[in-house]
Amino acid sequence: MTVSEIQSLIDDLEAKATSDRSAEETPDIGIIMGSDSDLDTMYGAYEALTELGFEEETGDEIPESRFTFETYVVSAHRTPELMYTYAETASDRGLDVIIAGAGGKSADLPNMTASLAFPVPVIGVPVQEKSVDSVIGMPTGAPITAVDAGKSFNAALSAIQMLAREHAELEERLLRYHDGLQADVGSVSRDLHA
Ligand code: RP5
Repeated sequence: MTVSEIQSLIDDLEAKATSDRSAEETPDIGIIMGSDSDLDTMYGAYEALTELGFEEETGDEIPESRFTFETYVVSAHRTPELMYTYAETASDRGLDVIIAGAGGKSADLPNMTASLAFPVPVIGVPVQEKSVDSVIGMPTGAPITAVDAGKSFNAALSAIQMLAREHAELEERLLRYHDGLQADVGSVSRDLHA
C-alpha cells in the first residue's frame, strides 16, 4: 500500500465514525489481519460468518443481509497509524466485536487493537502456534479473548455468540448450526455401528 492509499483508508474510517448511519447500516463485525499472508488462515472466519448468513460489506453495493462484516489488512508494525485509527473509531463506526489475526512472534495487532478499541471486544487469532503468547499475553485490566492458533472459524462463531445476546434471530441460526453438527456426528456414529 502506498502512503496515500493508507491515508485515504484513514480518512474513510474517520468519516464513517462521524456519519449518522444507523446500527442496521454499519458492519457488526470487523475482521482484521496483519498481512495478506494471513488470508488463508483468516478465511475460516469468512466461512463461518457467511455460513451463518452474514454478508461482507465492501462498499460496492448495499448488502441485502441485516448482519454484515468488514475485512481490512492492518499491520501493527507496518501501518501503525491505520491500526490506531481502525481501533479508535471501532465503537463510533458501530462495530460490536473485532476478530484480529496476526502471526509471527510479534503478533501485536490483536492486543494493541484490544487496548485501543476498548470496550469493543476483540477476539484474537494467533496465526501460528508461535504467535499464541504474543496474542494472549495481556496485563490485568487490558482484556482480550482468544482462540487457539489458526482457529478463525471458531473466533467468528464466538463473535456471533456475543451478538446473539441482543439478536434472537442470530441465536436461532446458531442453534440450527449446532443441531447440524450433532446430526453430522450422529450419522457418523450410525455408520460405524451399522
Ligand atoms: C505479522 O507478521 C503478520 O500478521 C504475518 O502473520 C507475519 C508475517 O507477515 P508477512 O511478512 O508475511 O507479510 O505481522
